[in-house]
Parts: sequence; structure tokens; C-alpha cells
Amino acid sequence: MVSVRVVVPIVVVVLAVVGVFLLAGDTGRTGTTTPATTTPQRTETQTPTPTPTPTRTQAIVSLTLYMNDYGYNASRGGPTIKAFVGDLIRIRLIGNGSGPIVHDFVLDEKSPSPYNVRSERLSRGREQTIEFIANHAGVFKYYCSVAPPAGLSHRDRGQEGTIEILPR
Ligand SMILES: [Cu+2]
Repeated sequence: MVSVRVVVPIVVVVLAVVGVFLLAGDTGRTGTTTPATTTPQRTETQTPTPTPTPTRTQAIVSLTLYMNDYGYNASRGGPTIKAFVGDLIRIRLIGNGSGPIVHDFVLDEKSPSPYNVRSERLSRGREQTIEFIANHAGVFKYYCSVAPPAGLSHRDRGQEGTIEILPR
């Protein structure tokens, strides 16, 4: 175990020195910085060797949905969410049902869709942020899966919306 303690700092120092000489900027392995894919020091160092272009920055489709009785940001239905394949979809869900009524956000085989996204069931004032990658192109329905023992399900009351994932 002693050797590990000694080796790790040496590796860190070596990597840091190598990184300085190469001016390549991949010092993410030192553990002090996150392994970001960007090379922000490029403008300062003017590396002579061509650096491969980083992969395309991932688009983030972000929105907030208030989960009302019985719609998303609405009393019925919900906004159409539009994204491209590969986008990260980040949805902040805020429970806004009345009384004990809870709501959720589901995009699954019953949508129908190839996705398997399901939030918690949130009561008024509670929130959860969900994230998923838009891996499958298509037009699908997201919906609330809550259904009381008797009467109409929330979806039957109109609590659903459309999500469109376009191919790039
Ligand atoms: Cu609901």
C-alpha cells in the first residue's frame, strides 16, 4: 500500500510534466480536473501538431414541466418537445397536483415508444430532474401513468404530450 501512495504522486507529476511539454492539454488524469473533452488552452499555446477536432458538442434540450391536473404546463395536454437524435433531454418536473394527487412523466412502451423513461410520482411542490439521451428518432407520446382505482386515468383525462425526435 505504501508503494501506491508513492507511485500515484509520481504519476501525477510525470503526467503534468509531459502535459506541459506536449502542450496538448490532456491533464485530466491528474484527478484534480474533470476530463473535459475541450482544449481551452489551444489559443494560448498554438500547438504545432494538428489536434483532432473534438466531437460535436452535445445539444441540451432543457425544459420545466409543471405537472398539473391533468396536463403539463397546461390543464390538458402538454408542450411538444422537439429534439434531434443524440440530444440530451433534461426535464425539470414539478408536482403541482391538487390535494393528494400525484403526477409523473413517462415515455415507455405504452407511449408507445422504444424509450424507457419514468419519473417519480410527485406531489405538489416536489420536484425531480430527469435526463435521457434521445437515441431513437420518431414521434411519441409522453404521459402521466397515474390512474386512480376507479374512474379515468390521468392520461385519459388528457395528461399527455408529444415528443418529436428528428434524425440528424
Ligand atoms: Cu397525472
